[in-house]
Amino acid sequence: MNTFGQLFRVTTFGESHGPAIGCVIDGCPPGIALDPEDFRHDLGRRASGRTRHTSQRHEDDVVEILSGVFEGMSTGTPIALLIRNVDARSKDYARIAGQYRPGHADYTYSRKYGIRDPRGGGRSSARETTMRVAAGVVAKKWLAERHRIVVRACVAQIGTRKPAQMDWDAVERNPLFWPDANEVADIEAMLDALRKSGDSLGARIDVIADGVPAGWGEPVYGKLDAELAAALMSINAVKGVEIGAGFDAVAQRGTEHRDAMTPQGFESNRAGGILGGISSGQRLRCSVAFKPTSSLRLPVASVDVEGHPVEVVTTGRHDPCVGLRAPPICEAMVALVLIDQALRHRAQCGDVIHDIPGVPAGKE
Ligand code: EPS
Repeated sequence: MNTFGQLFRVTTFGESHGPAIGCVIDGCPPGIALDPEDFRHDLGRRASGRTRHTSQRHEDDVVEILSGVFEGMSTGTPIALLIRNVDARSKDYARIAGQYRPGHADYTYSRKYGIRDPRGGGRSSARETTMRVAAGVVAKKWLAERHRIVVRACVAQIGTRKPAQMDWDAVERNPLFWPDANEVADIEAMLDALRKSGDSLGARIDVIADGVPAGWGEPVYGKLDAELAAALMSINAVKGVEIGAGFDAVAQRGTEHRDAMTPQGFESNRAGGILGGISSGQRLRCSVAFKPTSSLRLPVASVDVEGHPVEVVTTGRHDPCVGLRAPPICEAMVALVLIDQALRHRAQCGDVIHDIPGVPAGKE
């Protein structure tokens, strides 16, 4: 399945070392101003090779808009976006083409399809996430223009290291999306040591959406939190998703977990902005666990495609902490869920009129 969403439907295609990657967005509302330049910022935030801490593959990530836009406006017809791959180095994969990298999708793709494109991980490469971010740009624009919704993400943990403070203003001022400006140099030193060691680390990404109105989400099987979890879990290397208090809820008492309500607003947000699968009007809060990347130059036992034991050593260009490039991808997936749920809400409940008073968002 390469298609995501019900009314705002995104289909991505392409492999890491194929001629191009792309997506088709079907069901996009008409009247959104769209220009290839709109994609540059978020694609640049996600791209590899922008710092020494990510893979040194340098892709331009220039978007061509092939359809669905006339005189700078979306027309409501399918929007096709294309990005050409310009810096693939397939020879890096010649030696491991017949081997399975432990922790990678090599083995399972082979078992499923009986054939696989080993160049750069083929379809299982992080390269695919480029088109999620491109589609997310369109979703973010509509959400901001129609509903003043802002989706943001940061790196909230690398390995065991957590920031001493959560300053959202600091996040976009450093290439590590780290929320404590005072610690960036320290984190960079940690990443330098990691890269030299040849090993990798996992990361936690926090994603928030502000301005989501109360009422979005389709119980029972289209719950907003269920769709967010599925969307975030579909990103390469993700091993866990939490909404609000997440797994901390296990150890909390009901008296502690519930978010008290007053006419002035909610007094806390352990629910993460979702009650009964429907947005409450509070800040939406998700947290995403990225595993440490598996393409390592440090040797590991594995088997080759004929079942013989081998020692795998992965050379070439790889991310020592793939989570470092994940904030824009997480933002995009949250934005894609939100626009789809917004359109579904409009379709079913667009003419519902009531005078039930809202509770202000209150504490985050
Ligand atoms: C990746 C390895 C590199 C990265 C790639 C993810 O690719 P290659 O081995 O082909 O040089 O550059 O990510 C991207 C190109 C991208 O745009 O995200 C890996 O090992 O995960």
